[in-house]
Amino acid sequence: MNITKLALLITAALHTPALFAGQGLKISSAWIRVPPPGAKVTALYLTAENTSTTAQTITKISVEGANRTEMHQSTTDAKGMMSMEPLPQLKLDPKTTVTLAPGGNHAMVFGALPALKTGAKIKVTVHLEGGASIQTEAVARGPGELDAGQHQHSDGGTATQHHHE
Ligand SMILES: [Cu+2]
Repeated sequence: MNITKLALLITAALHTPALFAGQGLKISSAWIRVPPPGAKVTALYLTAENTSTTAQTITKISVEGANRTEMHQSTTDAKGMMSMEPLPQLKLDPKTTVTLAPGGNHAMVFGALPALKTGAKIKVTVHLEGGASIQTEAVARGPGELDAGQHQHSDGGTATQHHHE
C-alpha cells in the first residue's frame, strides 16, 4: 500500500459524516445591514468555508430578534435586471468557500430589529443538514452604505464594491 492510499483511507475514516456533521464548517465575517428607519426587512451576509472533505449543507440561518429569515439567491438576467428567489438550502462542496454578499446570495431577515444599530452584535445560528448548528455573531453595518430604496437588491454586480472596514 502506498502512502497516498493510506492517507485516503485515514481521511475517509476520520470524516464519517454521522460523527462529524456540522464540523469543519467555518463561519466568518457575518454582518447585517442596518435597515432604513421603519423598514422591517434587511439582509445578512457571511462567509462559510467548508474545511472538511465532506459536503455540508446549510438549511437555515436564524437571527436573534428576527421574526424569520430566508436564504435568497440574487440573479441577473440577460437584460441586466436583478431579481431574487428563495434558496432552500446552500450546499458547500468539500474544501470550498461560499460568500453571501451584496448582489449575490444573502439571508433575508424579516421583522423589526429594534436593537439593530451600527456596531451592534447580533447572534446568528447557522443550521446544517443533519441537525448540527454553528453560532456566530453578525456586526450591524450602515446606514452609510444603504441603497436608495428598500430591499431592491440593486446593489450588486460590479457597480458596487462595498468596503466595510
Ligand atoms: Cu432577498
